[in-house]
Amino acid sequence: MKTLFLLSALLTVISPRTYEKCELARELRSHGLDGYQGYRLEDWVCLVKHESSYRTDVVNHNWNFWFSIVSTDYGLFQINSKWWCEDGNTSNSRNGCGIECIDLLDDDITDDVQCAKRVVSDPQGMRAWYGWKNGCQRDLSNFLSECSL
Ligand SMILES: [Ca+2]
Repeated sequence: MKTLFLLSALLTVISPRTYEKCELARELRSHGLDGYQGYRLEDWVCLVKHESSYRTDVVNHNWNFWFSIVSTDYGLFQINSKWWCEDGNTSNSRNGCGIECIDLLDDDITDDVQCAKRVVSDPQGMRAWYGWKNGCQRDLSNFLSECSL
C-alpha cells in the first residue's frame, strides 16, 4: 500500500526538462513544425529561446493595473491561460487548445506542440508571441548552423 502511494505520488510530480538548442530543433522537426504555416524551424527554435530559454517549467503571470493576475503563460511556448489552456485560476478562459495548463510544464511536449500549431494558425501567426516579434524577426539563416539536423 505504501509502495502504491509512493508510486502514484511520483507519477503526479511534474518532471520538467531543459533542452539544448539543437536537441530542441530535432524534436520540433520530428513533431512537424519545420515549415508549419510557412514558419521555418529556425523561427520555432528562436521563438522558444526567447519565450522560455528552452525550459518546459517556466510560468509567468500577467498582471493588471491593480496588481492582480489576469492570466498566466505556461511552458516552452508560454501558452496563455486566457485563450488556450485551463488553469482553474483565470476568468473566462477560452481554453482554445482544450488542455490543462499544467500539462504544458512536463517533459512530454507533444501537447505543447499541438497547441502551438493551433495558436500559429490564427491570422496573426507568430506575431502572437512577443518573444518572436521582438527577438526573431531578423535574418535567422545561421541560427541553427551549428546543429547537425
Ligand atoms: Ca506537455
